[in-house]
Amino acid sequence: MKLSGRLSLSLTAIILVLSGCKEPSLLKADEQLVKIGHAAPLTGTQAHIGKDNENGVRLAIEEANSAGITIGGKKIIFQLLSEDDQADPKNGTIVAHKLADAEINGMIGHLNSGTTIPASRVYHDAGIPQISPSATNPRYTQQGFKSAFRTMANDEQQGRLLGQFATKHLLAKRIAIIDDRTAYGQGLADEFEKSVKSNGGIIVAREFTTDKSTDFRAILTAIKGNQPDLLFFGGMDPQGGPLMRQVRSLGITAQFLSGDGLYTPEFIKLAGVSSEGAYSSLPGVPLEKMPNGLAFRDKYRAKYNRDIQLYAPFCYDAVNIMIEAMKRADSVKPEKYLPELVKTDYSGVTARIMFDERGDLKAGAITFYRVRNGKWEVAETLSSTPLQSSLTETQSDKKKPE
Ligand code: ABU
Repeated sequence: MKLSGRLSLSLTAIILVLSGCKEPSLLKADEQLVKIGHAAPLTGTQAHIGKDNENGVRLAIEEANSAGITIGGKKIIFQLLSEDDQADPKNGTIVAHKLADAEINGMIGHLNSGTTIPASRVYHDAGIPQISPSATNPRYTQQGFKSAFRTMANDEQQGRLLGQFATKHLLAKRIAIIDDRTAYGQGLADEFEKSVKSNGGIIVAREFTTDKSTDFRAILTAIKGNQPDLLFFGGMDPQGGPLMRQVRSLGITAQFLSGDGLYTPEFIKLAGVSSEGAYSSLPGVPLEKMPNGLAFRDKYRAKYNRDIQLYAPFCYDAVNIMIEAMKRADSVKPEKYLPELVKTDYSGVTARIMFDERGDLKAGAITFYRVRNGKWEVAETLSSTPLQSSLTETQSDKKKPE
């Protein structure tokens, strides 16, 4: 038993060293281990997005380790502790307790609103700062937790602009909505519906499915009878892809619009040629418009031999924001660097990031993309503040091309 115990301990040490981190007992006197937690679905139908998040976090951590950062007089060795929450709210809480017990210094995640919201109480109670790179349901930052931040515009902002985009840009009047009943999908669909109505659109159908479903023909057949000119989906690509296929195979010619959960290469793969002309939004400006966006894309490609799936840039920014706050505080202790995190003003890969009093982005753009020739391309970028005037300007610009 003793031998196998020793063997497993040294194996752990080897794994940590090989992954660029040192097991605590191998640290020199002038080195300090800083644990960065991460959680996302790493298995299941959203694993491609979860691994993309993990890749973004790992890239930032490895760069920080290569840079040789000194905080509080010690050379910092950052260690990634990544957990699979399976996009399941219950697992999200279990994973959060596990990471809190491991005494992480900060948390990046979770990916889904449905896991991020319940897990945020665990991190808050343990005094651990948390930055979600992708959870967009407004409730996450409306619970009064000083520990909660995000690097992406929330769904009040996104839903409002989606509604304006549908009615004012795509000129849709009769709109049908489907959501997946998750915190994200339903929340975004609710915000979209409010915005459509306030912009003069008519909701002709509101249906729902689940985040496990792949056959949508019954609800689509009902929707077809209402003759919508636009169909909105609140959900992620594992459902969005098959849904889009079935929309077209049932002969529904309505325009198709969704939120950030569909802006992936995987959606195009799943939907095939049916994806042509589909629209989705994604908070932030296009990567190519950001000063370091293309450099990040190239680094990511070189390291992982694949393209960014979706939220990796937001994860990369989240880690760097956390490290910058530690540097300014000259401390890796959560209670010491949290006040610096609040004061963040950071020009990242995705945006210039500043937080409001709730931990949401102070301002941000939302970009709309459209599938053309099997690729997502930029259709329009709108500022989320002030909402109405930004769209009005865009429309009036269109009417007066001079
Ligand atoms: N922002 C969409 C995907 C993550 C979420 O559930 O909010």
